[in-house]
Amino acid sequence: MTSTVFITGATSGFGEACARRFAAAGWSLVLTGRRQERLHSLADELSARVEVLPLVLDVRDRAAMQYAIEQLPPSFSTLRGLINNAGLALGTTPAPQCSLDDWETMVDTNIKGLLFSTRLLLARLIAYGAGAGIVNLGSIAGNWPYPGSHVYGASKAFVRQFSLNLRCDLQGTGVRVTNLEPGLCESEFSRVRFAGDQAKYDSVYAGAQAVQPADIAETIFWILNQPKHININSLELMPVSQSWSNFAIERG
Ligand code: NDP
Ligand code: 8X3
Repeated sequence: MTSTVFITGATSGFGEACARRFAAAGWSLVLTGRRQERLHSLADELSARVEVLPLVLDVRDRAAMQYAIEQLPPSFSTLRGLINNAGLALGTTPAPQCSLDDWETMVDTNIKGLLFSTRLLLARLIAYGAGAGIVNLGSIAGNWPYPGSHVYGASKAFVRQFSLNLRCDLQGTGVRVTNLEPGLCESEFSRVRFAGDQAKYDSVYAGAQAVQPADIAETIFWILNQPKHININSLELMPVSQSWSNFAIERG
C-alpha cells in the first residue's frame, strides 16, 4: 500500500519542509493551507515525483474541512500519517493590553482546527492500522511559561494533553500519536507573530543558530517511520543556543 500523509499548513515553514521530506521518500501527499498560489506551486513541483492533492482550506472552517475530507479521492483515502501543523502565535503583548480577537484566532486555529482535522481523519488512520501515526505540533510554550505567551502557550498545552489522551482512546488500533514540542525555529512563524515587523523578526533569530524547518521535517519523518510497536509520546527539542532562565521576582 502506498503511504500517504496529510499535512495541514504546508505553504511554509515546517509543513512545506515535511512535504518535501516525505515526497523525497515517495509518500503521496495531501497538502493544505490558505494561500492558494503557494500551495499549488509546491504541489506542481512535487507532483513530478509523487501523487499530490492540494486542498486550499482554512482549518478553522469546520464545514469546508468536512466536505474536503469526505471528498478525498480513493487513492488518498487511507492515511498512514497526519501532521497537524497549521498554527500560529499572534503577538507577545501582555494579557491586559492584548487583542481578544488574536486570542480567539489562536484558539480557533491551534485548538479547534487541530480537533477538526484529527476527528475527521481518524477513521482513515485507523483503517491503515498498525504503523499509522499522528504528529501534533505542540511547542516548548506548552511546557514552560513566559511573558506574552498567554493563549499561544495555553493552546499548545491543550495540544499536549489532547495528544496524550488521544493515545488512550486509540489503544488497540495501532495508530500512534506524538506531541512534538520544538523551541526556537526559524520560519515565517515570527513574521506572523510580529505582524511583518522585520526588526522584531531579526531580533528573535539574531546569532542564535535556530532550528530550521528541514530539521523539524527530518524529526517528524523519523517519528512516523519508527517500528510499528514504538510510539514516541512527546519530544521536546531546542537549538543548543536556547535554554531556561531564572524566575522573575518583583522586589518592593
Ligand atoms: P509558519 O508560519 O512558517 O507556517 C504556518 C503554517 O500554518 C502555514 O502553512 C500557514 O498557511 C498555516 N496556517 C496558519 N493558519 C492557518 C489556517 N487558519 N488554516 C490553514 N492553515 C493555516 O510557521 P511554522 O512552520 O514555524 O509553524 C508550524 C507549527 O509549528 C505551528 O503550529 C507553530 O505553532 C508550531 N511551532 C513553531 C515553532 C517555531 O519557532 N517556528 C516552535 C514550536 C512550534 P496559510 O497561511 O497559507 O494558511
Ligand atoms: C514557538 C516557540 O518559544 O516562540 O512555539 O513560543 S516559542
